[in-house]
Amino acid sequence: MRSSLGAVLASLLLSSCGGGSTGQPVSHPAPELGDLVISEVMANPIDTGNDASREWFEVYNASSKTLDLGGLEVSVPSNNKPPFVVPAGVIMPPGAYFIFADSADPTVNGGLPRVDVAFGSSVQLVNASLTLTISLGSTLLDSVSFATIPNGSSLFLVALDPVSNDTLSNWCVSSTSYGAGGAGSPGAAATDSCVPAPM
Ligand SMILES: [Ca+2]
Ligand SMILES: [Ca+2]
Repeated sequence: MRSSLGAVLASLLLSSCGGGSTGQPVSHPAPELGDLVISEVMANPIDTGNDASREWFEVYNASSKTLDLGGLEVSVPSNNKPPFVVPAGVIMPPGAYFIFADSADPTVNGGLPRVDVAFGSSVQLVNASLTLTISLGSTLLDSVSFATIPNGSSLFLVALDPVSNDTLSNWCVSSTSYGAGGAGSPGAAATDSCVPAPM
């Protein structure tokens, strides 16, 4: 008798504190083709020698979903390195512009407003003939290529979808400075008028 009453009390206690949906981890879907767009690339920032620590690029969530970026692979094929893999727990709201940067340290990254993903030396944004890809498993989610990279300015995309960014005429050179790293709009929609990207 006592033990069954104890079981009832225990189940009441459980249901009143944490049973049901509260306290459960919320899971979010992984990105699918068309969800993520590489929207801005700063491969050649203003620097005092080696530009690597100030390199960054931006990814836009064009979907209406909150996405779990864990496992996303970032690669510059010409680096001849294994891809950088985004760690678990990076959750991206719809419409967000996320900053992927070499370094999360504002004293060396050129004054980025924040960093959502730090890729370190795994990814190097070369200053010419750059191809940058983001993939999940065997699915290539987006890829951009630039033969010529401006010095001290990012390239930003004017049509935010993963097909338009394959066309160079949809890319523009930033003109508004964000900090010591040069001109760009890291983490936000670009507002500069378009100076066409170099061929
Ligand atoms: Ca570079
Ligand atoms: Ca931007």
